[in-house]
Amino acid sequence: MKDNGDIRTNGSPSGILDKAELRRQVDDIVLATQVIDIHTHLFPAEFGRLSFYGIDNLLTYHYLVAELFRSTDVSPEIFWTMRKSEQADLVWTTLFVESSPISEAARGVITVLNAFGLDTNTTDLIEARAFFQSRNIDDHIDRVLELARVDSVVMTNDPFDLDEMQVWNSVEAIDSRFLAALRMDPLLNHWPRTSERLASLGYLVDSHMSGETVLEIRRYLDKCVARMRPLYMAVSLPDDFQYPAGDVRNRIINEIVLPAARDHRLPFALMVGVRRGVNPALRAAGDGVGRADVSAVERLCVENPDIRFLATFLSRENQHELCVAARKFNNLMPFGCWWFLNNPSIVAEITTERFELLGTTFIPQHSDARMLEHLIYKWQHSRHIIADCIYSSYERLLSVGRAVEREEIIRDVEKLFIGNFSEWVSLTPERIQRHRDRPETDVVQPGIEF
Ligand code: FIX
Ligand code: ZN
Repeated sequence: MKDNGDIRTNGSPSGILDKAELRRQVDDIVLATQVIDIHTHLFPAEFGRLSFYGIDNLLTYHYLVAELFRSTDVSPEIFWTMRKSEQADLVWTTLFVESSPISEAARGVITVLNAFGLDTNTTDLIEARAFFQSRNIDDHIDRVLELARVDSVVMTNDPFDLDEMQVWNSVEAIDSRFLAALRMDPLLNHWPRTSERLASLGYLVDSHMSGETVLEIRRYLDKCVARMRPLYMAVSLPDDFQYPAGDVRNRIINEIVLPAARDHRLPFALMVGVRRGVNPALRAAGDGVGRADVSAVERLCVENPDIRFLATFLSRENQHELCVAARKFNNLMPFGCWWFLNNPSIVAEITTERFELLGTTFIPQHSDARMLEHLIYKWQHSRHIIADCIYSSYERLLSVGRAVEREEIIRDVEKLFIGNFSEWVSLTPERIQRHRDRPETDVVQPGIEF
């Protein structure tokens, strides 16, 4: 008879792991497994000035800018007149020299400096600036992805941003590790402004959605899909988002976005709960959070069983409801610990709850990286917490009589880091393999004029 008190089975022919060995294996596997980062704001080198990296960009990240104004007498109005390097110096002095950088965003900069062997106790940025300026962008991207063990990243591609579209229209090929996602915010959240932009491109649209407007928007989106080959469409939504509702956003969702999702077999990612411009003086740092209504997403799922939804909610209070909704709808995939949730204590709480309610059928994290080197700290920090959570799940399983083997851990972690997402967006093993083999670039379909 098996003695349930004796779990030290290490070395047994069955390959079952004891607790210490289990911990070691989980850490090894979670830290080593490559990940697809399903939501970032990164661009490859081909996108030139849309691609951000280096110490001045890292220090002027809007997470740190928000923290700066809690500790400085410099007003936002003055701050925005300063050069980026001056802003970065102010952030460094205020948050890293005159204070201990213990917030998650500040610790992240330390993790990045440390990864490159740079002095983390310095009082100035001379060494760090010289280091990042000396980097060749292509080598730097390679090194960052390697350090972060990121296989590929999904960008946030705004088809209504004329600067970005100019790049799409002019490049012949882009780095194949950068995958596209079609961002719908301008269409769904700022239609009057966006209608003017589309009209300026020659599309027969008007802000009242009359006449040919629906068909013309769709015609534009179809061209963007052909050109960018996105893996999914996405939108960020306010805390008061409702579905169904009688507003223009609902109309565009029903008449344009969902049919496009259906026809192109593209999942629709919903990022719900942001309150934009709570403090407008802080610009990108001035957005806030509000508790949203998860039942709006449930209704989208129930009415569109043939469409796959990805969902992340910004409010901590919505996380339990999202898990319960995902248990009801197998066309709903929870993902990531978004923005204000991306802190160790909350990531641990959310990830634990997801394991308990959903097993391994979710996507635990995305980085939301805006600067290339964010990948290093965001993934390093997240991996440690995910390892803790998955180890605790296996340990609890062990305590009731089911031991896990190394192969199972590898299978589970690969699902969480690559498999669940690639299956959701129909990213075939061949296409993933192509990314791994790293041909220099992915050819963009030519000949499509916007
Ligand atoms: O809407 C989004 O994709 C958000 O992630 C960003 O807009 C936000 O500013 C951010 O960087 C959060 O991490
Ligand atoms: Zn984002």
